[in-house]
Amino acid sequence: MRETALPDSGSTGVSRRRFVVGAGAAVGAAAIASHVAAPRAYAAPAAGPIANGAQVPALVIGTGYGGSVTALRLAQAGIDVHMIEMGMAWDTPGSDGKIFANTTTPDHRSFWLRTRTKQPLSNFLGFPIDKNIPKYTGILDAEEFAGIMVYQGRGVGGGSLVNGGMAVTPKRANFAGILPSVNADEMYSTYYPRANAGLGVTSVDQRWWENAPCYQYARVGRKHAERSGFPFVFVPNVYDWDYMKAEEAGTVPKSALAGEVIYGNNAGKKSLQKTYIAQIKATGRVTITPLHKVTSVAPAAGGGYTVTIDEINTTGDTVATKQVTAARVFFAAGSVGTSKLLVKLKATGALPNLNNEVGKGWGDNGNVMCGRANHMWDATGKLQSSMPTAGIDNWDAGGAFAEVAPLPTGIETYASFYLSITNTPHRAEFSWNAATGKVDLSWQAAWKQTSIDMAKTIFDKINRKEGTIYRTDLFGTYKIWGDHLTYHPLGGAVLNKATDNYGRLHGYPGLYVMDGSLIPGNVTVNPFVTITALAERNIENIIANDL
Ligand code: FAE
Repeated sequence: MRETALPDSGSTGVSRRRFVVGAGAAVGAAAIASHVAAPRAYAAPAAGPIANGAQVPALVIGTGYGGSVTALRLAQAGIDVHMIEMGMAWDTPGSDGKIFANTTTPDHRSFWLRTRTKQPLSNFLGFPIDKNIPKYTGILDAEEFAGIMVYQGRGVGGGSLVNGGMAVTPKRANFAGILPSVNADEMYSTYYPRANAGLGVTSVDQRWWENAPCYQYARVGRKHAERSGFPFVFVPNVYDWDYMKAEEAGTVPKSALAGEVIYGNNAGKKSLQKTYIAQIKATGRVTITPLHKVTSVAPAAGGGYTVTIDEINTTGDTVATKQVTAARVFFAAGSVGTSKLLVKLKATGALPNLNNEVGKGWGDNGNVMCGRANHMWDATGKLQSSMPTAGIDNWDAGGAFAEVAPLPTGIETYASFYLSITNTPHRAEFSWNAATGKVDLSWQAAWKQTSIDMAKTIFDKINRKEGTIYRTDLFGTYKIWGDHLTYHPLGGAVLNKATDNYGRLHGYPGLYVMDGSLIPGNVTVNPFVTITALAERNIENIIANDL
């Protein structure tokens, strides 16, 4: 692969072309500054990547769900915002004319700084399917900790670039167990609806779904669930269903029906780029700087915080180090990114007054995967939409909610595939390892057995009823369970423990946590709607009281 031909949407790309500075920005800036930092004359930010030495009123680390909500609401309140993103802008097609690679043919764009793919399903028909690729700042990070591989999106849009779009609001009855200090009435009357509207969440047209060839796999999943007495529930998604129908009709380029998902969707999916970030751009008050990684935040001598940022190239090398001063810093680097930063900054003396809750309460949302081998008369279809539409709900009885997931291989596999979210009690802790200069995670691989046992309450029963068996060829040779990974990292800076009840970090006025690290390890369903709704709730309180 020729590196020179690759899209490099780095610091000279999107920001310079796309972002403008709104008039009157200094009003909001001055208002912020008077509370936290010594009053500064914030220069209106120039279009383009953040400059060394810049003084900014609000800096957001990360451009996923928490970061995008934060930046939009601050900008709408009249405040200039700088968003710093370690991944790429993902706005420029590669030599194949597409921005994102296909699920079945991963290339340099697919993985974050790896020389070999690390596909969640490592095998097919027993054969390993990983392959060598050029090292590149690709879209999916398979981040390895002892005992668990944590998959995360990298780029402007964070996890919204790579996820399955399943947009699930937890059952009201379960909410008190998820975030006990949060007023559930407010969440369900105000912030969940606001999040769902902002994300463009809609439900599939069930009449179309009943006959669509691309959802044959889901109909087989329903039949098997219901014959074993499990509720089969439709869940909303952020995919544009009219676009999917047009894909089926052959009138538009295929995306979900071409199996695109974990390495990005070239059309159809309403990632954050099409929702919150499009609104952010329309405010004219936000600068997004991709390929920049925050490495430190520490109190600045004159007030506010000094933020140290490495500018990287597309092979991950640091090409410049910048220091900027921000009156307020919003950590929205995702559960792992925010936790790693805070744990390091506390241990190394940059933010020593962070409390001892920092790094704690991390969980995997109980994720575990498996496949079932169906009979020949239960073909699941060689055309499978990459966007899941439904799940099997055995949460109350067995502690598992299983997403009926696609296996978009392009061939008939006679397999049903599932990602289960389980009610596991296990929580790990991040800690600073001075010897390696890295942050460790105390996750134990054996803990996944609890999740497997909960998932088996569904699939053992279905297998018995259908006379079928588990697939043993997807995660190795003769290995049933995908129990080495999570797609749903949560916790590490838990709300009302590491922070106050709205994400303000204890000990440091002007520092906030806004992402999935606020949620203690499990959200009973897929997480991004709750991350978005909680960020909406928290930023409203912060704008009203702190600014
Ligand atoms: P996130 O979206 O991860 O954003 C954090 C951002 O910060 C990223 O863009 C990072 O690159 C960036 N960053 C990190 N460290 C730094 C740093 N030091 N400096 C600058 N930038 C930094 O966080 N959830 C669902 O609800 N439904 C689904 O269907 C679903 N499917 C998924 C499928 C896959 C393959 C994966 C990986 C995840 C899936 N998820 C799904 C999970 C969901 O995407 C995830 O919970 C959210 O993206 C987390 O949102 P945050 O705002 O916490």
